[in-house]
Amino acid sequence: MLTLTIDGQPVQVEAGSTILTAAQKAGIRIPTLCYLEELNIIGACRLCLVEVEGARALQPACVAQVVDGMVVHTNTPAVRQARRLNLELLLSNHPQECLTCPRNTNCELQQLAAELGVEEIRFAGEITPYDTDDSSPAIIREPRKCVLCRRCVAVCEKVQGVSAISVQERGFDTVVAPAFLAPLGDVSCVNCGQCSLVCPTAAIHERDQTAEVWAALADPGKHVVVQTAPAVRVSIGEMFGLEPGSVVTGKLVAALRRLGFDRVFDTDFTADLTIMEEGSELIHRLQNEGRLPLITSCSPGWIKFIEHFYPQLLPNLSTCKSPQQMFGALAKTYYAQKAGIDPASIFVVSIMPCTAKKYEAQRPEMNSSGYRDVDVALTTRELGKMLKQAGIDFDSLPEEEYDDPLGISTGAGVIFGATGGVMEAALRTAYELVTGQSLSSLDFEEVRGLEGVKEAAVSLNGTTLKVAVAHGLGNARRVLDAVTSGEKDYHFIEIMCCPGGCIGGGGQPIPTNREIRAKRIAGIYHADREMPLRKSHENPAVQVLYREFLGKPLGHKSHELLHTRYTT
Ligand code: HC1
Repeated sequence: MLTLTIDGQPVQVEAGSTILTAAQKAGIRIPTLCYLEELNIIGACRLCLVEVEGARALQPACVAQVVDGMVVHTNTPAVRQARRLNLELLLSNHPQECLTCPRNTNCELQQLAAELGVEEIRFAGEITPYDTDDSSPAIIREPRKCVLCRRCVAVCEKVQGVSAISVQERGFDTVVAPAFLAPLGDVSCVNCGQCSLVCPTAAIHERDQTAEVWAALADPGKHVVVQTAPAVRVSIGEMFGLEPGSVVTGKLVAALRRLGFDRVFDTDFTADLTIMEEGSELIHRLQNEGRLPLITSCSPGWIKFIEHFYPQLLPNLSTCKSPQQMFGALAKTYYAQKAGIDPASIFVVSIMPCTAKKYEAQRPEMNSSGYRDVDVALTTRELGKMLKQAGIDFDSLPEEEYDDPLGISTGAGVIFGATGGVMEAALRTAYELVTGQSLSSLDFEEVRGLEGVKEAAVSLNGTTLKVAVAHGLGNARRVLDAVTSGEKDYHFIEIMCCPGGCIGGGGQPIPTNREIRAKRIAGIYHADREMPLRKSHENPAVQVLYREFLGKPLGHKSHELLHTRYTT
């Protein structure tokens, strides 16, 4: 162990620690902007400067390593002045548009300006020449607001293994963009939005579609239905000051009714349905020497990733549409018929933790109902904005129930929102359907948690089913490479695009970090335990749907409405 003194306080840390981590251990706050734990430690922004006795110049705390006996001062006049000057230089070419910026009140640059006492813009420099890139259906880039911290580049490369963006050009022309300054919509960006979660400003954010939803809600000719993704119920509360992981399902339903939606339904219903279809697909492939491993297909960023980077494995993908898209197709067919409503007048809105769901909703093949299956996918953040615009006091809302039939679900549908959840839901159903026996415990602990790749083996009537779970596309690469090389042979793989699964989706409240992801996951399993039914095949509304409309899993109608194809 090493001992140093920070602001007169002795601190002990392990060798190799930085001054920043030592200060954090001692509860001393040092401001940072470019720093991103474990991913982006480049000392570029110079806002974490500290004074080290004996050193010739101020040191960046995020990269400077602790030396035994070091004496550090984090709050001297020289430190305060240097940090403020560096921030003022960053602000000198930053557009002064805080009042109208999507990150207003939740911008790290704005918060730092307040914290460091910057009360005037002393240096008004030239603004970067690059225009806003709105070529992607999901992600908007505003280079003018970029502070070149490179966090987005680090996440895209090191976590997702995509590298759709990197640092281009030099000097004042430096910009974070796709190679050759190509539009984002034309490159291999998978729309996961992990960049938007770590961007300290609004240089990268989701496409705001709230105006389209307000317009639909105000249109008397439209019957507007909404579906809520599993992960939103454990995160939307954060937009209103609640603890991450607070389960606010009933308040979410009430809030959506207050906004004026005609019906409030649940994506968990079609998550249960997905298990019926995908579980049947797995059993069919196992019994008929079909292509294995079967790989889950509900995460649209993952789908775009495999289409770009592993097209040879597309036959391994389940042909199931995602629950979001199954919902849209059923809302404009089954529900329309049942409710006696012209499907042309039905407008389907999704509330998703995900930016890639916007991209998925507009994929050309997603119209098997005869109409666009899902009209608009909003992120959790966009919903939070709408609720604030409507003046809804979220925390004081009563708990309300979803509408039926598309609002009825089980705990298996809820756990889709956490990494390992689709696999666990599938195992609960596959085990009982194949063996005819009841599971003594529904909790498949081996597939839970934040480990990047998880494995399990489950005995089904004497056959051992080998499964794997990966979340984050860098981890997906590890699994796919192991399968391709023959090192691993699984029967079934769950892949979710975002770290932690959908609870860590790119459309979730900011901040989203490892600790917050863990709390949201705990919320998901809590919600599962509280559900009266926890297995998809026991969902009574799904059973009625098959009896009245679909016939059977993998039947003709299912194929028409609930399954899809992929693009190379
Ligand atoms: Fe997901 Fe899914 S779990 S993809 O993570 O399969 O976004 O929450 O809605 O469609 O159900 C997201 C979450 C979500 C779908 C489901």
